[in-house]
Amino acid sequence: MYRCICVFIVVCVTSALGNASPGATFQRDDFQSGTLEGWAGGAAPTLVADGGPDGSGDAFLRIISDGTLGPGSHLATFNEEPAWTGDVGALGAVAVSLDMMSPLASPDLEMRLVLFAPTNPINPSNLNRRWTSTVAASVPGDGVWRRYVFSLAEADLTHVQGSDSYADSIADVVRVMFRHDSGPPSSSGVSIAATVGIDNVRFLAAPGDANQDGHVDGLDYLIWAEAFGDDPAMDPPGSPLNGDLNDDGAVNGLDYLLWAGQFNNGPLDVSAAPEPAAASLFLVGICLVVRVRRCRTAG
Ligand SMILES: [Ca+2]
Ligand SMILES: [Ca+2]
Ligand SMILES: [Ca+2]
Repeated sequence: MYRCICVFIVVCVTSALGNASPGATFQRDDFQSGTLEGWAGGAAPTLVADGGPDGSGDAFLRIISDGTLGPGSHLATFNEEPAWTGDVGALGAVAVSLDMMSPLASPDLEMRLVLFAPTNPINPSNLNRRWTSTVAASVPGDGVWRRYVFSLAEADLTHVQGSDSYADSIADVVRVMFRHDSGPPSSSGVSIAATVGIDNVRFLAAPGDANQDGHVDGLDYLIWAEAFGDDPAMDPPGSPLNGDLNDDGAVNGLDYLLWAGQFNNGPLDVSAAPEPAAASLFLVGICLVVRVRRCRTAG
């Protein structure tokens, strides 16, 4: 059976080279490699081979705090690896996503994302620029895995230490942390005796940004059009890289509507206004009529 999809669209190609992203990447830490993937801290980070969100064989990271004083008193884990640090702003991510589970024997938790940046280049170990989630994510002690999303937007973060701007801090992240911090957002969190499981940690691209370059444009449309009708589970690399922009397991018109609603609204679309001096980096004002015709043989 032949199936042909003919789609016409006017695509304004705003950027083909604007996705430089030194440092941070969109890699997903799923702990299937058998390592801690750089997640560290005093709360005894341990790799557990089974019992992640997908059950048997799904490894995850477990941390345990003792609620006393000193190392191990706070329920926290952090990562300073290149994939999690550097110019996070240039990556074009809008949030950090992860799965968390607090066991039945553990108290309810109030988890926050914390971003650290050094005070100055002369003393990079002095992590006195700190931003944390203004609203904590409630993780009940019920043994159930849930997906949590922590926004990276300045409006959703509280500057809990230091005086540098958000823009300077997000461009120079040296540590990403998840931490229990009940009450108002603080620079150091609060002590608690608790346990939490963590899995599938990753930066999230903007809605509609299929190729994860920080822009929502015609290139993302082309990815959707190419994958239209596919089953994302059978067509790696998976959502939304293959066009399943709303991550519902199907590549269909709903994904197109999401893309259309977010068009030109990526995090780097706002700040990527081209300058004459940078004309070589952008194909500005070139409007192309792109026809995507796809014919397949099935069966
Ligand atoms: Ca896993
Ligand atoms: Ca894009
Ligand atoms: Ca979809």
